[in-house]
Amino acid sequence: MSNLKEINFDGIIGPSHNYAGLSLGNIASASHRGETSYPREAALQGLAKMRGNMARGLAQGFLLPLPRPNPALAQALALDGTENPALRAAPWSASSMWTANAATVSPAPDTQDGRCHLTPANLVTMVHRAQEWQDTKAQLDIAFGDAQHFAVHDAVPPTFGDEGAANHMRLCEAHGEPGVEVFVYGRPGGKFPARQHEQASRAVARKHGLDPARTLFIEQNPEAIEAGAFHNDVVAVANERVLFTHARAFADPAGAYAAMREVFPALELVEVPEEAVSLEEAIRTYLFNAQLVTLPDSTMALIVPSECRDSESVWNFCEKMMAGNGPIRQVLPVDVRQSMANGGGPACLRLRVVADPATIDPRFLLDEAKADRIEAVIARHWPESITPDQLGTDALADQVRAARAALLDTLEIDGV
Ligand code: SUG
Repeated sequence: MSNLKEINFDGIIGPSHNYAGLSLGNIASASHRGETSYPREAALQGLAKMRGNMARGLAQGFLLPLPRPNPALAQALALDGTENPALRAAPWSASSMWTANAATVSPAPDTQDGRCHLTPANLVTMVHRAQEWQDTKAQLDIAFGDAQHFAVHDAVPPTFGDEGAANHMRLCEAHGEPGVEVFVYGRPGGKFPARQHEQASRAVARKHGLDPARTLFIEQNPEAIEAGAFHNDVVAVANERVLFTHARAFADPAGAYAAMREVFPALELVEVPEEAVSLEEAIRTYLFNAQLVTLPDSTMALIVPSECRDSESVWNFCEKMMAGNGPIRQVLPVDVRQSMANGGGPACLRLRVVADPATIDPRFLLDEAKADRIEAVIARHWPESITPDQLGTDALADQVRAARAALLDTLEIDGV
């Protein structure tokens, strides 16, 4: 167990990255609908974030863009050019870049059979995301194909919506130690969809063989969903002993903290009050959609979107926090603006897996040399820009397919 470490698997941002405004309840997605996207810049921003984390001494992996446009979805929707343009965009979505929604991961120390369990998220609430899981699973089956150390499940069946690790947190003394897993679900009925269903979370916990005494199910604050926190990771993030959360993240915050403390007394709570940063500003800047990481020197850093530095209230809070003596010692802004404009911050772009890197297919692990090769493929093949009227055209389809093929080729990965 001693080689267990946290590895962040970022989604390489795909060549069809576009702004179609497909996600109801995701304010950034809705407000950038119809704009020109810049896939090459987007993918380079994502890769720069990965390189930054490697330079900080963190282990880095990646997942590949899924095959787009997806002919099966186009056919299933009988797309013939007469449909609503929003529907036309669905088979082109590059939304698998947000790998926090790829799966829920329970590391080996938490599970009954001592293997790391992964369940791909069914993402049934949104049509452009519901097409992801089988292709995501194909990658997980390869990357985590070592059946002695991993179990990759099928997704939870509909209609119970599951959005994966974005609604899942883990509290532990250290990543390789047994943890308490916290599932956060939304109650339906508000003006925006509650994408994570309680029964989906409970099914995932049972599949993974989690100890019921060390597993919590907590309701998200309906006000947070209404304000645009379509996933809990927009308003809270945990790492080891620390929970960094907005005061309005949970339906019953005091009850939620008490439940966590009961099973995990070492909890260090960093709660941001409404007076310091409003819920709206937290959602606009994605302060909590941050990577809260433990650096090699054992201190914690918060990797936030650069939008946080541009916000007076958010940056004031961050500066005070760094000057104090809490557990989060550094706040490091990164530029992922292309992804942010679709509602995806640094935390959305990564899936955390605690495992021994030696048990993972090395083709999915990143080092500088491989990052150079990936960067060269992106620079050469990713479209510079995409306007909405290009979606559905053969010319763009050819370019997007060729770009992905070139990436798979350089990484020597097939069967995905
Ligand atoms: O599911 N955006 C994604 C953003 C996912 C963010 N992930 C986490 N919070 N973990 C979503 O809403 C936008 C697609 C579009 O509008 O074209 C989109 O799917």
